[in-house]
Amino acid sequence: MHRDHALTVHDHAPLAAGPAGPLRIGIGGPVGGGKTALVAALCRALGDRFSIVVVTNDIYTTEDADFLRRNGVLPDERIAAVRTGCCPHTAIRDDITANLDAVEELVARHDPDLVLVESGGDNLTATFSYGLVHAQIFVLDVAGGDKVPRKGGPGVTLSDLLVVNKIDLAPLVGADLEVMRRDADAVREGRPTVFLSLREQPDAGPVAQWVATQVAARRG
Ligand SMILES: Nc1nc2c(ncn2[C@@H]2O[C@H](COP(=O)(O)OP(=O)(O)O)[C@@H](O)[C@H]2O)c(=O)[nH]1
Ligand SMILES: [Mg+2]
Repeated sequence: MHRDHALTVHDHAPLAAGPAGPLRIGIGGPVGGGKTALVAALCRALGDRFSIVVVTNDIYTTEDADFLRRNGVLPDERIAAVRTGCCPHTAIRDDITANLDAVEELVARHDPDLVLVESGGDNLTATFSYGLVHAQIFVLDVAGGDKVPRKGGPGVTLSDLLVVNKIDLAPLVGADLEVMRRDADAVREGRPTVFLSLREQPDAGPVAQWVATQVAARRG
């Protein structure tokens, strides 16, 4: 384990603005970073405490929703798949109608505490509209190289929580986690960053803790 890299998660200001109803969290980041694995881990970690629904976004398939259903992290009817048919960021930022429809239908049916919206994998510029979510988590893959936080972009810089995932792979790909920590801290102006291995922490450890804090703050 690389526990020395697991940052303490500070309380985050309650997210007052944004859509009414339950807390909505967007999960974005490049393809393969572990977004779906994180959604599965959060459902397992928090499913007993909170009522959760999930919307996935894929370009042409329903791959991520199918994965979540296959793994039984939530009852099937709590998972909805949006097929964007276009650049993933368009559907979470520019024309969010399909996602809003999916969220509103799930909320009407299940009255959840928490809505997780997984973006289709995209590049470093992809962010969610705050008309769709209240907060966003951006997931980076250590195997993408330790240069990635330095490259910046709104996901790395402005996300409410940055997750640097797959730290178990750091020795294999020669990634220096200290460099990633330093570069992330330099651009994030105090916003939290968590170093994680979903392989070694299948309960998503500090990320689940952060999400639980946000849900509790919204419920008041
Ligand atoms: N070694 C390692 N593999 C991981 C970790 N988290 C996810 N993966 C694997 O990375 C691959 C991509 O994960 P996925 O959740 O589909 O990524 P997404 O495209 O961002 O949704 C899958 O094969 C996961 O099992 C991790 O912490 N360590
Ligand atoms: Mg995915």
